[in-house]
Amino acid sequence: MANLNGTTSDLRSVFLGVYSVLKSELLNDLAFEWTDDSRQWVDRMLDYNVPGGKLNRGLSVIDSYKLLKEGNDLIEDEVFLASALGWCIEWLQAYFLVLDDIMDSSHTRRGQPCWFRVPKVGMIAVNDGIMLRNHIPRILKKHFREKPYYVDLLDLFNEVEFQTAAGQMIDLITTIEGEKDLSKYSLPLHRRIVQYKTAYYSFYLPVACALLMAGENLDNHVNVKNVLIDMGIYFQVQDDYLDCFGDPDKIGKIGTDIEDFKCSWLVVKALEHCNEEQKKILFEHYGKANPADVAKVKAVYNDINLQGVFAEYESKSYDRITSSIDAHPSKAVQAVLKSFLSKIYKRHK
Ligand code: DMA
Ligand code: MG
Ligand code: MG
Ligand code: MG
Repeated sequence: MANLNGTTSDLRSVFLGVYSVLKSELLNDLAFEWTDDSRQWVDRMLDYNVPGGKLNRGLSVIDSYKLLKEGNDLIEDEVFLASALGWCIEWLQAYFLVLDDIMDSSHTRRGQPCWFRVPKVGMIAVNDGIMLRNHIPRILKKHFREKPYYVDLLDLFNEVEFQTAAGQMIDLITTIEGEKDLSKYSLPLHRRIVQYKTAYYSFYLPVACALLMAGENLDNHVNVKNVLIDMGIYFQVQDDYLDCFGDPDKIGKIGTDIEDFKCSWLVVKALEHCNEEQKKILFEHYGKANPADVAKVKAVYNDINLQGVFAEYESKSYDRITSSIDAHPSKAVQAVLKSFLSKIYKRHK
């Protein structure tokens, strides 16, 4: 592995190299009596679901750790360990996404059919999700067991998984058939959902992993956590926006939020900005799978210029988050947070 501190594209290929190592360790895990069939299944399932995303969460563990080390070159072992933690987050994400796509009746993910839609997979995807989740403690045990921060790492992954699952729960129970009532949708409810389902695992977790590796106590970094949660909320508002207004070829998925009666930022804002007539249209057509109903909802979104409302939200969020970053005493931590923000600001995918 040459030049571990090189450019981003090098870093990505080093990171992908670590994926191959972790995968082959899991495929040769002595805790199971593998057969050719079972090994092939897991091999294909991992390749299909784990490495195909933007890898932002995973790569940012390495980035953040480097920034915390303030310019000191990392040794090969540190790059490997930071990458392994990055991959644990990508595994966690894959686990949540495989199950999320079933629950959201989605069609595509990362430019390919959702895993449960692949022929012969179907509901085996549920157990594959559980397998993905179970790989995480196995990776951690193999590579971090002797580290002084091992217990904290396990605890961190457990806490964040719980938060995410709780967020998914409230995302889902607001859409229960027979209880579809748009008047319960509000900004505070939306905020609660996205904080739990997205912000902790996508933003706090990568930095928390880097902090633990750097020997830090997470209790001393509550401010960092708050900024990251704020960024995570902004990120999920973008996700809600792209679900309707994004280009499926760029985001790699086809939106289903309107059909699914999701408490999306868009519908919350639409309810805020529409007149009585438009409100009636939303109440009648939101949450129905029929394309004609979806089109009626989108027409209201356009009539009230929701894209403009979003653009304003986006620049305000950027300014607010930038000033909380600037208020942080450590330049290294500021650099970590700014690098996150620059990766997501005005994203189209
Ligand atoms: C997803 O929210 C959250 C998790 C924890 C997977 P979502 O359903 O809006 O995500 P996506 O738009 O990617 O399906
Ligand atoms: Mg989804
Ligand atoms: Mg979902
Ligand atoms: Mg979404």
